[in-house]
Amino acid sequence: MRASSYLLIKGQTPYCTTLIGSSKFYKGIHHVKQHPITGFRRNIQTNSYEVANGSYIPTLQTEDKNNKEKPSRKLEAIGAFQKLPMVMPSIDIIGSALRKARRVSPTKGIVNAAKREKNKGAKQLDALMKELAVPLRTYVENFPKKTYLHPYERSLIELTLGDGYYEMVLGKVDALRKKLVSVGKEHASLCAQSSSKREAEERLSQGIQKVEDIFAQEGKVVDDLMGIAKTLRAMPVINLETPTLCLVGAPNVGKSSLVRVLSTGKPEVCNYPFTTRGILIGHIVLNYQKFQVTDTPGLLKRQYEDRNNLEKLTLAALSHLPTAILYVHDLSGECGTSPADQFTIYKEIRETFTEHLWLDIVSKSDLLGKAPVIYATEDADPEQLELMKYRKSGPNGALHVSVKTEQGLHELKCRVHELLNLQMAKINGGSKNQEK
Ligand SMILES: Nc1nc2c(ncn2[C@@H]2O[C@H](COP(=O)(O)OP(=O)(O)OP(=O)(O)O)[C@@H](O)[C@H]2O)c(=O)[nH]1
Ligand SMILES: [Mg+2]
Repeated sequence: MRASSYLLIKGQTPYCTTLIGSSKFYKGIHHVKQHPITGFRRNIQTNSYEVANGSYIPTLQTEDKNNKEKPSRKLEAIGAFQKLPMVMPSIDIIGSALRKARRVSPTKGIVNAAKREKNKGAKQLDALMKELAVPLRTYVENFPKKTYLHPYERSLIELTLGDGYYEMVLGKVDALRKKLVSVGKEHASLCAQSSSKREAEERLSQGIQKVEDIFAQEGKVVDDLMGIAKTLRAMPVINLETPTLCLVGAPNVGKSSLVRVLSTGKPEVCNYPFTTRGILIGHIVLNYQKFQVTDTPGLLKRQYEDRNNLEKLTLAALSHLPTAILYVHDLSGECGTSPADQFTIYKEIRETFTEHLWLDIVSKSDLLGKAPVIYATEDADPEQLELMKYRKSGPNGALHVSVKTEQGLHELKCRVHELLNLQMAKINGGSKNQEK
């Protein structure tokens, strides 16, 4: 059973020390410039994991077939990548087209040898052109326009393939199709106008050669499209109607370790930042209810423009997916981002994603010694005081947990379950409002 999948991106610049500016920097985040690192899309991998306890959850049939009058759901569906057409390798397309074209015989009943050869040549060139143009047209028509996609999938295309690459490749496939149609027609017509059998034979072989040359020069774009389809199909699919918990925090704070404890997801855990290089989806099955958990790349203290595509993926998930947030804070000094910087990032995210259900976790509690008691002096700066409190125990109400000693894990699971049930009520409330 394919229970979860993992989109990973490699080759990103992990650090930049620019300070965060505007809190509105997540707006319109799908307008992202191509990341300068070359070969980015080639470094995407996927993994999948089994459901831990193997419970079978029947899929709810939400569609009401008897009531076609109901307005359609405003929630745009995710899953377009799974419906992409299968793209054949360019070498197979040309090989198959040539074989089929060569099998085309002249129209029956033509007695004159020259006329028969002219007829055969024109028909074969026409068949070759169609055998090449039809699959290319099918691809161009069936790869969705980015504007019709769910904004999350749009962001995935931009952040994983590079801005504009998807449209560029589709544009080139269409241009190739048009060229093949025009050249194929031209040579079929030339062949039909031949004045002798020999000339018809020559024009046929010239026409075939010309088409083959064009395809040899420009057919690589079909392989590029095949690569795009493969990459996009392997992206983790998120069900928007299933409550989802999204783990967020600075790099190396212990997000993936918690995902491993909470769900079927088995992301890599390492003691360096940006181990997680994409969006991972795992599942939690509790009391026959299925929930999704997404692990995300860590966020550093910097402006949106300076973030790498990994961080932008995290923000795209938060911006476009209806998730509850499990925000992870590491106050042990182990993760590489100071508590003061984590506090700045936290406030920024908290202020930006005000609509999300939220739970704060202080991780690695086994490494936290007894923090000194903080005494507030009368002239203390409130911001300094807030930071001192944060350094000591994290945001108000944060749950302290340790994956190593299992401290707080039972309570964490209970709180996560409560949060996901609230998320479920929120999703159901939202969909009822849309149906009204
Ligand atoms: N002592 C201790 N170490 C922990 C705990 N949880 C995680 N770690 C360690 O912290 C390091 C980072 O853990 P990850 O789970 O990979 O952290 P992450 O936030 O997913 O990291 P990125 O994917 O790089 O952002 C690893 O070496 C873990 O073993 C804990 O509760 N106690
Ligand atoms: Mg991780």
